Amino acid sequence: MYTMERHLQDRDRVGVHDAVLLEDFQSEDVFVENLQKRFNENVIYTYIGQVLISVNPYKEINIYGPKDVKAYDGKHFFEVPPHVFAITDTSYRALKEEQIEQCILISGESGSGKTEASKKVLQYIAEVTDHKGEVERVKNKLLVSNPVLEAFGNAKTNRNDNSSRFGKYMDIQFNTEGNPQGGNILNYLLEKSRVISQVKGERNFHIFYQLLSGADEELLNKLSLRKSPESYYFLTHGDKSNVENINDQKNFREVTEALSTLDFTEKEQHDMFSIVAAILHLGNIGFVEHEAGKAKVSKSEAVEIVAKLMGCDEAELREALTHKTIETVRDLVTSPLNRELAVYARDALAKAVYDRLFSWLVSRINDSLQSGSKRKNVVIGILDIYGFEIFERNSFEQLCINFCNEKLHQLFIDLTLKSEQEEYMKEGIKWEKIEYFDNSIILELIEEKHKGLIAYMDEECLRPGDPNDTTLINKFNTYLSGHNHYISHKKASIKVQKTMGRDEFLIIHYAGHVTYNVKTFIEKNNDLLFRDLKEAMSNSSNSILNTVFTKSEVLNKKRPDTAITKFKNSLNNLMGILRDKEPAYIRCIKPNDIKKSGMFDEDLVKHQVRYLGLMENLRVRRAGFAYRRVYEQFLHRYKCLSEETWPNYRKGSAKDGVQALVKSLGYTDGDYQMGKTKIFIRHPKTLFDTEDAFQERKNFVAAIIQASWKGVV
Ligand code: AOV
Ligand code: MG
Repeated sequence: MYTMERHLQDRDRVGVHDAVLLEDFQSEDVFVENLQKRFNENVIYTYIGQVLISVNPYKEINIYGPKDVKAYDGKHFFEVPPHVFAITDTSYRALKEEQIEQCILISGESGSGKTEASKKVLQYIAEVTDHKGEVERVKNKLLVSNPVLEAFGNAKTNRNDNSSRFGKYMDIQFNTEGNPQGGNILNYLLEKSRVISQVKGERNFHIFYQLLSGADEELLNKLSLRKSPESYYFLTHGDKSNVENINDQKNFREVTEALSTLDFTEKEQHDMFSIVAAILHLGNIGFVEHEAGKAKVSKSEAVEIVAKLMGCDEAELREALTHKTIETVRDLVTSPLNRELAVYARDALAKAVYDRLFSWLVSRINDSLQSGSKRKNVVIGILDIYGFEIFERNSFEQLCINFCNEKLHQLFIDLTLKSEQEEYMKEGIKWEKIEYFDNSIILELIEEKHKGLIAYMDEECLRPGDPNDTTLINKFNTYLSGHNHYISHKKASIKVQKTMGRDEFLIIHYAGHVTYNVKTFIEKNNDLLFRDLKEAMSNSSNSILNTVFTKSEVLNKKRPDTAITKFKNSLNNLMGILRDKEPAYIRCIKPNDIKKSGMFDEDLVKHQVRYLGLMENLRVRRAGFAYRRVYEQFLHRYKCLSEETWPNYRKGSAKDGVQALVKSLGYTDGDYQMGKTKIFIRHPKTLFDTEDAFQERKNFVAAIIQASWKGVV
């Protein structure tokens, strides 16, 4: 028989499903030990209140099948074990029943399982909604947009074989009956530098390898491609073209099928793959200097192919790759490029073309996802965006990514604390305020108008003369050294100074200390593509290129915004979108650095727990009331524990029933408070005892029923 003792043993084995139930909630060791216990039993999900923690199992676990979907469909959060389906179901119910817009924010470091979690969210929604006609068609499109975006936006890195190299926010639009009727995707900062180079062990974006191994002879011939990745300079840097767990050929098929499902025409597909192939050939164009300071293309054949594939005039492209035209007050002045600058121009073209192709792809997918119906819709947004990055060498990209994480962390603090506080107020409950680290001071350092790091960087980029990385770091050090979260080489302690170069600065982020190297900051922030190349692209007969490079851009005299300012603006826009919605959080954790199942590296997990702010989250949750339940739910679940409420309470409202129930359970006044619609329980142990009693009762009743079936009773 299932005894109390057995129940407690189970708890010893799999730990508690919600960290608020931990007796010692201040201890990081206890918190991590609980995660580990569960992980060892293949239980990868744990809550902190409403926040879901997910530990990547690095192996298939059988918990996402139709049976599991059914187990969560329409169930209350606390009736079922923690799961990404439970989070999704809660958001979906609130959307459907109360028409409140939702967002599911997924965070965690590279390889922790964000993208997989986002796919499970979509899978769950697809399965619990209607399977008819237009709804099914829309859902299918939403689902197949993933392989396409992953082909173009993901790559094998040393941390993750399928690492998303862009940020993604996806809205699923629902009609008032709660069925998907469309969608919209926003993309953030693609890591375009990967197009021209990769570090050892990594690859370029998947699509290049997919095309080479998946295209048939006819397509390869049309694109003048050879099958071997080693033939292309842009694919050789990482020294890694085959990856054990990736089947490029099969994935290519999946991508082309998905493109058809998303209504891409044959011509559009042809134009897309022509661009992908053109980039590969572009990398093979070399330059020599016959005359000092004047670069000349060394391999004519490659230019010829690129021009053909891009639909450009060959002579114009050749000129554009080796010359630079500047507009002066009176006219246009063209000057030759030296070899180094020509290589720079070639690489800038490859990056710009790929980046714009990607954005075009997203907007084209959005066209296909647009709902035909004019009826009002409400949305659930899913954010799958890069986690905090601390590498050995951190550059401009890491600064952008970590800035983004600071913004999201601020939103997390704001929304979790604010909503907690609001709920207490709404329910008329007294609670004590708790202190937490407010990261707005770091955001101030980065983005304050005229005085923040971004402002100084932009100022330096736009300054006439010769702005370079040295003048930039000098400027940073002069103006930002006074800030508590900025450490210059000079200001650093002797110990830190030893590991820091003069071209480096350190930011104390909420998640840790990160040293950034300013080398290439100016170049990446300016993100220049010479006018000549823009013009050549805008003259292209390729329908995509002449859409993404416009004539007006060439003629526009105003300097475009810098890369980081564009990113800042898009992030602020995103924050606005998220703030308007009710958030749900999934915090992903990576158990080890070597993608291995069954291995739990305690130190690595602790580090993530710290920077995801999970202990703070838990403290806040515990500072007030660890548990709250709507009266009806509480009564329904536990009414069997008191004669007064069993089988039904008829003397008054659900609130009165709960009052009678907790009195008979021996709750003291300090244990709980009665709000307007919910009971608030201060210590988890109180609820835990009640839940234990409930389990015991349930098992007892089950045993009796079973016995009666067998005719024993
Ligand atoms: P990420 O999105 O967080 O990294 P992914 O979602 O791509 O990480 O997960 C990395 C790999 O971990 C996947 O390819 C799976 O092999 C495995 N994995 C993750 N979640 C699960 C799960 N629930 N069950 C089984 N395996 C899983 V990055 O995009 O790199 O930040 O940039
Ligand atoms: Mg990802």
